[in-house]
Amino acid sequence: MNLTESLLHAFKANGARQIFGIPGDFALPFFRIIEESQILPLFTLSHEPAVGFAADAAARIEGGGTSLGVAAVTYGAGALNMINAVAAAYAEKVPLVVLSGGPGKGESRSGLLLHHQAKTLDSQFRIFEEITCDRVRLDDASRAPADIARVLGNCLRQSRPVYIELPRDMVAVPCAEVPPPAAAEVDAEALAACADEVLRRLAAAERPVLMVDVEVRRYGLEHKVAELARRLALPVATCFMGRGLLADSDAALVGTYMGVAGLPEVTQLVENSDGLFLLGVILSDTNFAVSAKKIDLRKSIVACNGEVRLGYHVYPEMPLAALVDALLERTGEPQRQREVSHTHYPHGLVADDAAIAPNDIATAVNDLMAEHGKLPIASDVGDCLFTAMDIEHTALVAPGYYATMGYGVPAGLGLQAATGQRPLILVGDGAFQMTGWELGNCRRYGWDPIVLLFNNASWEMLRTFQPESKFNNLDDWGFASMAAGMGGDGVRVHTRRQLKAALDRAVATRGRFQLVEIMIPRGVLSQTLERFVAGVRRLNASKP
Ligand code: S1T
Ligand code: MG
Repeated sequence: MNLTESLLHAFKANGARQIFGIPGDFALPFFRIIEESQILPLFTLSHEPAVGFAADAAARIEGGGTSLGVAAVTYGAGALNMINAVAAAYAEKVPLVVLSGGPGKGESRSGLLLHHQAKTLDSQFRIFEEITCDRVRLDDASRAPADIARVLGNCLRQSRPVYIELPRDMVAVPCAEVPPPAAAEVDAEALAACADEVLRRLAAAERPVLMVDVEVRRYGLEHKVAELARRLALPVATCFMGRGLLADSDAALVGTYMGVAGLPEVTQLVENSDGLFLLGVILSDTNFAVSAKKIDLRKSIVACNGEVRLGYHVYPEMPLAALVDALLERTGEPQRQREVSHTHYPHGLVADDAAIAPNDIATAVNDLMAEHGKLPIASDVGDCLFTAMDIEHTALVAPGYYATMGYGVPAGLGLQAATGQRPLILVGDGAFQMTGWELGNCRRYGWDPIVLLFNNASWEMLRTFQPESKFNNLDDWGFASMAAGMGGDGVRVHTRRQLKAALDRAVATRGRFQLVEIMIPRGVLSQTLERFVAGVRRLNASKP
């Protein structure tokens, strides 16, 4: 077996199901082995940011704790073109492998500057240091198996990206099999003490609430956490980032906490809790900055990033999976079930000749899913993501914290490649201008997403912060008319009647992507974004 094959087998053994990539001369040798070995399917796309976003989504949607996204690129122009996507994966705790080609030993001694070289030949390795949790250059086949096992083990344990550089003169060198990564070690006594203390806190609370976030999926704990919530009779809220979690479980999901931007009943439940249990959260501003009443994290139970904080003390090295298992071992059938009011999402679109507002899109999607079954959603940043908060709970991948545009379409493609499920993609016109063209890759892979393009000819979210700026006005691109040339079907809709008809047609058409370009008057926002803007303004006004 050669080094590339050994690496591919290790990816597969640790949860990778496919590789997304764009080759270059530093990567051609190992791309050939990927294609010829067929150890993992290879999907090439058109621009490296999309490669990173697709691999990110493939890792997120699988969850399961052993899912790995793999993004293969060439040295320099390829890998550095993907920095933003890898930074997003780092920020949002996604187990993503960056596999970059690199210069061979001989050429790095040539004394000449190499094409694709930025500053030094090590620059790329150093740049990735800031957005990965481990890195290796595979320039020694005898060390390679242990190095790969270490790097992949860190990728999965920390649920963060890692960087592997494969010099082009090493790809076919004989190499031993990669051993399985070492399992995380846990101090059993500390774990027992921690689990007992968490349960004591929750039992003593009058109004305990469980809030879940992305780590619950990253470590494949959704079903266990739903069972834990049931046994402890806890109402469950998700963070903004955690939207879509537990969607297929029987957990008592009350909705998504968004502080002043969220539904008042969810905000009050969370902010008035005397036993808030934050499980797998990212303590970010998009999750907690818009709290009406500041959540005192010192009075909460915070289990994330491999540790558990209770009040003023911390249990370090406490993997989330170990904690959840220990809590389940200590809980039996619930003594009581708490009645919780579930959020009611809008249904029953009035299919008339009125103009379309974002909330109509949420209503139309809820009607569509009620009739045809749930669709997993990939959403970009913009009002489309706020609109998603009014869509029934369903699997959702979106950069809710790092908030990079350009994620939606490539993530939808990655989602369909990874799961085989037809995704619904939500994307604004500004974000579509960035990576929407990746839809041109659907035909050769048989992908057929339904794409809802929120076209307000505007960077509308920015306009809500700075309405006086004219640069937020975008031109009206005829996106729908471009679909046919890319191998899909496109339609532009202006009224709610046309929207319903377009969705019915899209869901009935398989094998070709369906682009529904929804014209929304500038300034018409989703109710969630309206609440968000009003809430942020109130909070800012109340600051001294
Ligand atoms: N560039 C990238 C890659 N990501 C970003 N988040 C931004 C810039 C800043 C930014 C937003 S929201 C937004 C920009 C430019 C406008 C989005 O426009 P569109 O996709 O049409 O959606 P909508 O019209 O619903 O706003 C965030 C706040 O940083
Ligand atoms: Mg827009």
